[in-house]
Amino acid sequence: MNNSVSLFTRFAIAILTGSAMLIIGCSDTPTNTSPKTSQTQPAENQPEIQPREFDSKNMVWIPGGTFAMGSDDEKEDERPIHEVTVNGFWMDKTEVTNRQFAEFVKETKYETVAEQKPNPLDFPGVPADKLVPGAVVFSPPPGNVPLNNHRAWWIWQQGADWRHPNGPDDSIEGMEEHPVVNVCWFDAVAYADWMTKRTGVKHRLPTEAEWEFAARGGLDRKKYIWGEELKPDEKCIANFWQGRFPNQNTTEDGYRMSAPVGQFAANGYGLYDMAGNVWEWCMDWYRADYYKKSPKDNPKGPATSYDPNEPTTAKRITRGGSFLCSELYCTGYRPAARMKTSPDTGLSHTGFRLVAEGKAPEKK
Ligand SMILES: [Ca+2]
Ligand SMILES: [Ca+2]
Repeated sequence: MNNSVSLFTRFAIAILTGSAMLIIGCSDTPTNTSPKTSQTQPAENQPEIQPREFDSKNMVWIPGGTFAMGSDDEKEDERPIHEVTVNGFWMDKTEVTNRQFAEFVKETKYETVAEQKPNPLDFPGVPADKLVPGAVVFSPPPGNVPLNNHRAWWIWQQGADWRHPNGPDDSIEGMEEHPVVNVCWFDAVAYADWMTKRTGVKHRLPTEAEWEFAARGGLDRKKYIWGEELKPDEKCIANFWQGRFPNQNTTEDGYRMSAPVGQFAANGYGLYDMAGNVWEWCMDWYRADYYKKSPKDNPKGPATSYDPNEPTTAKRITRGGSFLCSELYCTGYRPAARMKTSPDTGLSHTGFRLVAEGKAPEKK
């Protein structure tokens, strides 16, 4: 499907108003640019990719199985709970880090969407000085604000990209083990394609069903990936938001924004940060009503996207919540929670992890 017109239109609105629109959850999806073809390089300029053996040491084998997907007591798009079966797959133990993403960029010279100047031909009527690279960044207001106006805490930030998470004066120095952010869905897919080329083993974003199966870690129908209590024994066991969102962050969990990956206990499958830290892109398009008719076996998402809250913008799924999710507002750290974002949009709380279709490990 071609959603580029609406995306371009939305980006034009974004840069003209200087804000980034229509976020519904604490993370839902502002929109920026869509120069999806600008990564295409002439064959003679294609970087040489050094082959590597598929190395599963940073991944775990998720055995596959049947589980109850969704939730019947939370948001409408999580309903109904339905049985889903997924095949086994390898999955990154952690979110992809700045160090890992830097290796990809160094080898391929890849330029993320947030770093690219929008093509004026794609934005007729938009003044040239508004066509600037950037991403959507969390900017906490000084005081309490009503929670029905996301523009109070999200801004379009010129110069924000994966190397500059909060804007041009920010850097990732010393943050090599933090998850990469401000990468859009297209950037994540490019990284997966690189991993496939270098290893000869298909790497890709997880489907939404694979992601939820893996996040639950074998715990059936639990509200959180560790059980029924958000803070078991009054302890924070994931990086989310404590205090009054979006202006009071008590950092009870030790982290104001992202944490280095793997700082909290792994789930039942050995995966870290499947609740909180940063949202993670999935392969699927988003449809609010998808669960009402999705197939049981290895569902791959709908053929087209539809978000009734923003019908003209196509969106991909993100999962797992982030350091901005709180009890008060978003609860995206629940394994059933679904979020959706325009695939061309980089955000300061969104990254990804990959799955691989390698052979199952030998049974010992
Ligand atoms: Ca935190
Ligand atoms: Ca996460």
